[in-house]
Amino acid sequence: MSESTRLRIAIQKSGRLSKESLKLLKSCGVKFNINEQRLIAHADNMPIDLLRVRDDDIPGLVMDGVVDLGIIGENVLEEEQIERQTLGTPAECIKLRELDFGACRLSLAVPNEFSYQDARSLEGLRIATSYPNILRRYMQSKGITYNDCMLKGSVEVAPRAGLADGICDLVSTGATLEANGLYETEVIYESMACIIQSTNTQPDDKQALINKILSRINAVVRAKE
Ligand code: PRT
Ligand code: ZN
Repeated sequence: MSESTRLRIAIQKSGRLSKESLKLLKSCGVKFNINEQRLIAHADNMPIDLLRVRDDDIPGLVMDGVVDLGIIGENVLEEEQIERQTLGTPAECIKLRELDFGACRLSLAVPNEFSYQDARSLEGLRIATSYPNILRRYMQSKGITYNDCMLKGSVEVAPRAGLADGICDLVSTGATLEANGLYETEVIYESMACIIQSTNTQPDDKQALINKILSRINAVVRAKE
């Protein structure tokens, strides 16, 4: 296989999905030598290049066909898909399967002293989030108007800092909400890590390699069930 026909897989460089993503590929028999300083790692035993990037960049890289496969949280995929559909830019990709890590939920949460009945309690209030598109879709489906407070990080401190009345953020154990005097009121999206493929038509040998990787992933995930 020439350089251009090597399979490109994007994974998170450093974060909650990195270790598990690498582990999964290794357990599929792909051998990598990771140099922390390098964006790309070439597999030693298969025509595969690994791109290690920010998780937020992965859906776009796949949807634009820059890489062939990506491992990403469904929350980030969903957010990018809605964003691109709104902008009219390419938003298509194929979700090959959910994986068995990265479980979390995107939830609404409010300060402990907030008297919350249902989502309508947030009517006209300000909600801090890093997921404005998923939040907007949910609130629109309920017919609720609210104000955005877009934060890429530290969302959980927004109410205490007087920036917002409530938040919409990822939760896994709930410890972060508790530590910040907040309680979870509604789950608006449930997420796992997943593997996605670009909609590009692949040459036969590359598609055969994708099929091989996917069938190994299926076997690895099934063995753990
Ligand atoms: O640098 P880069 O942009 O690549 O990474 P990032 O900081 O944007 O993402 P990262 O590494 O924090 O998370 C990557 C993905 O892991 C997310 O998109 C989710 O799909 C998944 N994931 C699973 C989580 C969590 N669990 C999680 N608990 N992502 C974030 N959190 C955060 C949450 O935002 C909150 O601050 O953990 C805190 C809550 O955790 P608990 O356990 O206290 O409830
Ligand atoms: Zn990110």
